Amino acid sequence: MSVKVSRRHFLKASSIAAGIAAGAAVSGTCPSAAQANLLAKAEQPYDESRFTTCDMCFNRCGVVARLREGRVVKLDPNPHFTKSRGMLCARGIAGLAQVYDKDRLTTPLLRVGKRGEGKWKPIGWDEALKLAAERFLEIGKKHTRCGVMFSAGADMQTTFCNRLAAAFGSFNTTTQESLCLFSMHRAYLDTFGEIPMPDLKHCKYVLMPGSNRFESLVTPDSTDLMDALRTGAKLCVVDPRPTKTALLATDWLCIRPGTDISLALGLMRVLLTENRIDSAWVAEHCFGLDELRAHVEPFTPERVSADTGLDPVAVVRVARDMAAAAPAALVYPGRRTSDYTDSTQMRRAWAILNGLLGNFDHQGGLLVPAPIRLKSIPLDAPWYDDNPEFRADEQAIPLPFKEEGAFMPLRETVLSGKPYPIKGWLTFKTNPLQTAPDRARSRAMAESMDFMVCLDIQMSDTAFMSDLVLPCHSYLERQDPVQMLSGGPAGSCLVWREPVVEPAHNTRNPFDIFKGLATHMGLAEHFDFTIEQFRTAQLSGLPAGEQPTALAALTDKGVYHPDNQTITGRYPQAKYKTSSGKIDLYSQLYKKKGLEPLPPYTPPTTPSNAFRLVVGRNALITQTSTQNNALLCELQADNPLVMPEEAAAKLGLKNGDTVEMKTANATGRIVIRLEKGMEPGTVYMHSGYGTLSSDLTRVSGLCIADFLNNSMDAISGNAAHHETWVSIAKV
Ligand SMILES: Nc1nc2c(c(=O)[nH]1)N[C@H]1C(S)=C(S)[C@@H](COP(=O)(O)OP(=O)(O)OC[C@H]3O[C@@H](n4cnc5c(=O)[nH]c(N)nc54)[C@H](O)[C@@H]3O)O[C@H]1N2
Ligand SMILES: Nc1nc2c(c(=O)[nH]1)N[C@H]1C(S)=C(S)[C@@H](COP(=O)(O)OP(=O)(O)OC[C@H]3O[C@@H](n4cnc5c(=O)[nH]c(N)nc54)[C@H](O)[C@@H]3O)O[C@H]1N2
Ligand code: SF4
Ligand SMILES: [Mo]
Repeated sequence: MSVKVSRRHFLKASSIAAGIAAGAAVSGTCPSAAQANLLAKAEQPYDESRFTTCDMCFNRCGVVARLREGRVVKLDPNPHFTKSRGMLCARGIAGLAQVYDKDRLTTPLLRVGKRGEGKWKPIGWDEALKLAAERFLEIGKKHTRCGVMFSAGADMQTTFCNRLAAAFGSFNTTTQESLCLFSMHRAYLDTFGEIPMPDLKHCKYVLMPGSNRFESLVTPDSTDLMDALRTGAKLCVVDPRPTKTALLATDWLCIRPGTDISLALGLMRVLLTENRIDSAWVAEHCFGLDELRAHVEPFTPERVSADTGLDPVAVVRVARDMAAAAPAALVYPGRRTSDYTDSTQMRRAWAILNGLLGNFDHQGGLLVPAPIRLKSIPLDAPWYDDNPEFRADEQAIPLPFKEEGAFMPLRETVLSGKPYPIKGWLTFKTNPLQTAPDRARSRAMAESMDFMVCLDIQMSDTAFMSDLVLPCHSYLERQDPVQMLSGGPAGSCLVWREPVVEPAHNTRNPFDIFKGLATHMGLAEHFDFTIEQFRTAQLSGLPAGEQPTALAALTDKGVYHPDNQTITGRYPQAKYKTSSGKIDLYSQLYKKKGLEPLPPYTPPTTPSNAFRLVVGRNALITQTSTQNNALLCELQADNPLVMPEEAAAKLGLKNGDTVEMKTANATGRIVIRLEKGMEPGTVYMHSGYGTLSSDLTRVSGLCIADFLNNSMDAISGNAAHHETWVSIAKV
């Protein structure tokens, strides 16, 4: 993994130095002392370069870490990494500030004060792991093993957290996905039987509802979309806010929030009434066209305009433009789709439009590339006779996912004790105390726990509410198993992590923590391997001849990208894993479950003098992870309430005024920032900020999680982040 500075790299550094010197000569000045210093350093900028994988968000872009005297001094993109095409974003570069941060957790901490009071006692690792194991076993005895819940975030070791849960005997696992994209996954599985990848690189017309790809970076989509725009593709963004993506698009439909289903049905009506679909393809691949035709009939452009606030002419234009570009036209499926109580139906409406465009499995459309097959070390999980028969959230929602639970209904379980008590909670790299709507409810959930353990690198709010805080190695210090990453039209790749620097403080690799817990729980046999052995097992899923190539590429380039991957043409028989065996425009499954088989449009009931509070992204922030990052805080120190300019003027408000914002859950004073062109009934705040934790010393302001209502998608149980109305008064 270690790459000594190559001659090529040295030459490049020297030519940069020469460039600086040439610049100085052209401007006719001598290099200043600072420049001379820079020149001297540029000649020998780093002792060593090492490959790793970024962890500043879930994208896992390839990184080259530059070291001087054993410390990381710079992070650069790995040019071999196909998924992000040689890009490292601002947050990726600022990963540098994470490892040496003064606010990092340094040693295991046991709560000594009241829960959430912030009083801790440092304890040794053995004592900590033994205590956690004993307390969880006690809870298991008293309330069954399902009485301990395991929540993990997006991490290369989430698999080990789930393994511990399975060996321990709890079905109650969650990840951040039920606060994120369950509704999209549900909708696409129930329509196509697959969760497809959009081929933005070759697409000629992209309709992007409720996504912000030039601020909310998703690789390769963000870079592919930029490339596609450069080569003439059209992008139509549907968003109530003038996001950077909306402002760079060919067309921006500034929609009234919560009305997308009407727009989707209206666009389909234009395609069907003007006969702009490939009828032969749709007849062969799709189920329920007649029912769909009848369902969309009322959604004339004028009706859609009345529902959404959009120009009826634009509705017709967009439908025609899409049809002209089909099948290289798509509706972007979206990622954070946790918006409304009908988000699965909304995403299904968009998925059905994709079905009509005939783009599935076509270049420039929705792809289902063949995955790289990895294996695992099999787990022979013990069976516990007294366990309940089902996961605690399963009966609360009509279509739960088999593999993992939904956080919102599980929170209700913990609070009500029904269908059975959950009294223990382990969290790993996730911070639901700040990322789940209605923080008072999450706090009550934490307060009702008999024992709570948190694995983090900093004192997050979830750590702050725990009994035991276990400090982890950060990504630059970690060894990690292999992970497959989907790269859309470029195909998938494999990455892993080797430590770049020596671990700081008394921290541990999460794998060693899970293994230690398992050992103290009497479950050591289920973690009887090292990360190296786990990786060998993973790579044994590849054809024998390919394994050495993969190993060499991971070692020498930090990434393995197999040649000749099958990207399109995987559905030649038109056989789909759905209730009809075709693309389910009409869903028999939904009908059977008592759900609407075609997405119904329900107009929002807007209270008077209220704004809808929506969430979203900023290119300099990753949810709550980076809120205390020293470099990023300098660039985005505050969290104002963003308001539409005209609506503010009507209330006599100007930029920088302080207002009182009030929702059903909370009231608070906040500074406003005015935005031109924003939908007049919408307001926005960043996520993060306003921590309960007093150990994150750079964080201030209000936290949106306090203001958002307890609300979830009725089908998938995904948190519904946009079901909150806020009233605003001048202070
Ligand atoms: N910089 C940065 N990049 C990130 C992340 C990050 O934290 N920071 N997080 C990553 C993660 S985990 C995810 S899931 C993705 C999320 O990326 P996206 O899926 O793009 O999600 P958001 O950025 O939240 O954008 C949602 C948009 O929907 C708009 N919206 C609100 N209501 C409606 C509505 O009713 N209709 C329509 N059409 N639009 C509406 C909002 O104004 C907002 O701009 O980003 C990823 N990339
Ligand atoms: N208000 C609001 N809420 C949201 C969203 C929003 O846009 N606005 N977005 C939603 C979406 S799309 C998502 S995906 C979820 C994400 O929700 P979460 O999974 O809660 O994600 P983060 O807020 O990034 O929290 C990650 C935690 O991991 C910790 N961490 C970082 N690196 C490491 C590490 O190396 N090891 C360990 N052990 N811990 C580490 C961080 O300190 C932080 O406490 O939030 C959802 N909730
Ligand atoms: S998008 Fe940025 S933060 Fe996320 S993995 Fe890539 S470089 Fe890191
Ligand atoms: Mo997400």
